[in-house]
Amino acid sequence: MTRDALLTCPLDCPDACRLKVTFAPDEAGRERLVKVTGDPQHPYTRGFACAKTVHYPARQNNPQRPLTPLKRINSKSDPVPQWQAVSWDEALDEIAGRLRGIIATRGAQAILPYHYAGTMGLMEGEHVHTLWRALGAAEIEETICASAGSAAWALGYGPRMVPDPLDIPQARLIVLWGINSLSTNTHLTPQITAARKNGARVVCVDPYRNRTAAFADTHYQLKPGTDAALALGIMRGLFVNGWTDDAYIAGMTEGVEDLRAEAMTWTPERTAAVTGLSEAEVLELTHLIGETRPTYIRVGYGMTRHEFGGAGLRAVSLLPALTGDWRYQGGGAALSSGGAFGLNKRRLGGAHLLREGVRTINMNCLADALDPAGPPEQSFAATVIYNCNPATVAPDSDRVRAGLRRDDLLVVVLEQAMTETAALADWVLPAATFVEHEDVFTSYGHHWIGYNRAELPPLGEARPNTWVMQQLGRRLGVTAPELYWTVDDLLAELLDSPHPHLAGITPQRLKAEGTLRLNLPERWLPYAEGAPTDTGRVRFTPVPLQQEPQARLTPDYPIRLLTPPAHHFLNSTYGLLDRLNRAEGTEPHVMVHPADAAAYALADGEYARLSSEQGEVTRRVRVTDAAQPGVAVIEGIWWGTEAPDGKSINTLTAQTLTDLGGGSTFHNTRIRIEPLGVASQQAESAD
Ligand SMILES: Nc1nc2c(c(=O)[nH]1)N[C@H]1C(S)=C(S)[C@@H](COP(=O)(O)OP(=O)(O)OC[C@H]3O[C@@H](n4cnc5c(=O)[nH]c(N)nc54)[C@H](O)[C@@H]3O)O[C@H]1N2
Ligand SMILES: Nc1nc2c(c(=O)[nH]1)N[C@H]1C(S)=C(S)[C@@H](COP(=O)(O)OP(=O)(O)OC[C@H]3O[C@@H](n4cnc5c(=O)[nH]c(N)nc54)[C@H](O)[C@@H]3O)O[C@H]1N2
Ligand SMILES: [Mo]
Repeated sequence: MTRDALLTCPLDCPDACRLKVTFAPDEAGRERLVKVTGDPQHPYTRGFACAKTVHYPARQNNPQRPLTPLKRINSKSDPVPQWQAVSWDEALDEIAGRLRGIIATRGAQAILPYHYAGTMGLMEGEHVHTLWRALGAAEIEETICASAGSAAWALGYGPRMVPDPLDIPQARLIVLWGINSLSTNTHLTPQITAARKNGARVVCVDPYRNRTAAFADTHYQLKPGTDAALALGIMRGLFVNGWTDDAYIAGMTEGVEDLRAEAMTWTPERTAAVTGLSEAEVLELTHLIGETRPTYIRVGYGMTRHEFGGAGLRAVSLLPALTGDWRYQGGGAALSSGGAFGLNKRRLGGAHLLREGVRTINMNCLADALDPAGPPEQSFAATVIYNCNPATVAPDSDRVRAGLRRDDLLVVVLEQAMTETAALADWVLPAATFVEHEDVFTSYGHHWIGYNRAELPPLGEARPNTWVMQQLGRRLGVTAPELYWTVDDLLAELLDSPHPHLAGITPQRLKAEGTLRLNLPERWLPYAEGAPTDTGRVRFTPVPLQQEPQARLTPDYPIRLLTPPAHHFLNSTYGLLDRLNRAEGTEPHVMVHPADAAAYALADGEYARLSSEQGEVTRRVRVTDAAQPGVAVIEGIWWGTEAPDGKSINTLTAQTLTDLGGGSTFHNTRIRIEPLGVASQQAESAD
């Protein structure tokens, strides 16, 4: 007998799908997760799950999944970890004892919690931080993904909101700018396709021909990091041709004169020279945006992952404030819908317990924070890592790994999989998955709140993150009541908000119905009447500028490397599944343009050495005109274990931060590529 249930997908993706999950008993009669598809009734999920999450059962039931607390019994410098399975009491007593000792001798700020969005659950992904705030531990700034974009958006518009995604079919021009949406926001595709059926044109602005560019009617293949130039060049055309909505500008914005002065310097000649597009392409895109209402611009975080990525995103996102697209259903720009939910987050994650002046680490700078050669008085004595896989995903990952290997650093990792981070832990604590714990979800791509029941008891000894934190908190004498909240307590607090979008949304209703749409007005036009900034207007100042990165290309490092997401992965979450690795080509490939292949003597299918100032990796070359000259691309954060040299691609990336929001700069990397010759043959025969 099988059983179906509806649950919200917990993964870090704008779609936050409502999934239909199926359970069936195994030989022992124990229910297992056997199938994942989409909820056919959900207006945005529309009955399908993505190419990766349909394989979640293989992850859930994986034979390598850690199912008991594991204590490391050999040194972390030994490449092959040896584990001893222990009871929860033994693990928790010992870890709590170590933390207590650290707090007594060095203070709680010598403990570094490290986390990101392995689960988007408000309980297991956010409220879980309460323990650390109650203890006064160091604080991690969650900057690895969205902080440059949110800071850039906030300058112009305040909180991030999006047009109703169900209005997109009304758009007549869709611009997919710095986002590979066919892979990374797949539930947008039915909306785009519907718009296309209604006559919309679809264009893509991206440095390489990804799936989305291939799907689009036109691909504008600009040089990386030149989005501000392109947007300013378009703005000039809007001003010159009278394609601006002057009533909107006068009533709802401020600073247009400063913006116009800068934009006027971006002639088509200058814009083309900087972006690498032809003048004809610049004029064509300007004309399209200038004369098509409504225009919907889906901006992605891709363009923010550069030194001046904040300015780039800001420039692009301000276009609809010149064209007045915010006044049309289906028009405007979309980065994140997160600002529309209006939940009461005052005590979420113990935010109210956060102490002023507490030591704060930008998560992109973990390599420095754990540096074995750093000053001893500043060194961390313990790190507790959950919902994140920094040995693979964080910049300068060889140095991150060296830091985690330090014998004087207690490393505790809560995980569902034996990741490369878990393999460097002193303790691995088995974590429950989304089918095994209760939680609440919002979304950054749509307007539904989701509630998940715990549908299965956790496999083995796995436990939700919050259970572990509560157990440690009890042992450490933490009395803050919020640490011990249940999901019911949290839900009551979150929904205790006067925000009109939450009117009628009660815990009882959410639990009964599972997914509820925010109570948005009939016509949802988030910035039609201005914006929730201090002045209530959309702000064009400070004017976004095009700037040259510090990491300029040089003869030593003549190639820019982009490392965007892969279609079949979700960051590193599915990296343990052979079937998904095979779907992505079995091992990571570096895409290089034929002109670069000729210039650097690289042959298709052979191995090459990629070097940056941070380190070196070996990757197999794919020669393709999907790349552009001078720009190489490696899709996907593969586990190093799948690469010929065992290294993460983040061996090459730097801790450099963005102009706004302290964000990551994964697409800013500059490298050189050299053929490996004999080494490549050795690697081939080892296959
Ligand atoms: N299949 C899949 N889906 C995912 C993920 C995944 O790993 N796999 N990850 C999830 C997460 S956490 C996130 S944050 C999102 C990210 O999803 P996206 O926003 O789609 O990914 P980005 O890395 O931001 O890169 C998007 C595009 O930006 C381009 N790009 C790089 N530099 C520039 C530039 O200077 N200008 C412009 N215009 N484009 C540039 C890249 O070539 C890439 O095609 O996807 C989520 N969804
Ligand atoms: N080179 C390069 N690097 C990148 C990027 C890039 O484009 N290029 N993208 C960056 C981006 S956008 C992001 S968002 C980050 C993502 O980096 P991470 O947030 O580390 O995301 P994942 O790699 O998916 O790893 C999440 C981990 O959390 C675990 N997990 C999931 N649910 C739970 C749970 O309930 N409890 C516990 N304890 N663990 C859980 C999963 O098993 C998984 O190992 O990577 C960044 N790194
Ligand atoms: Mo992300």
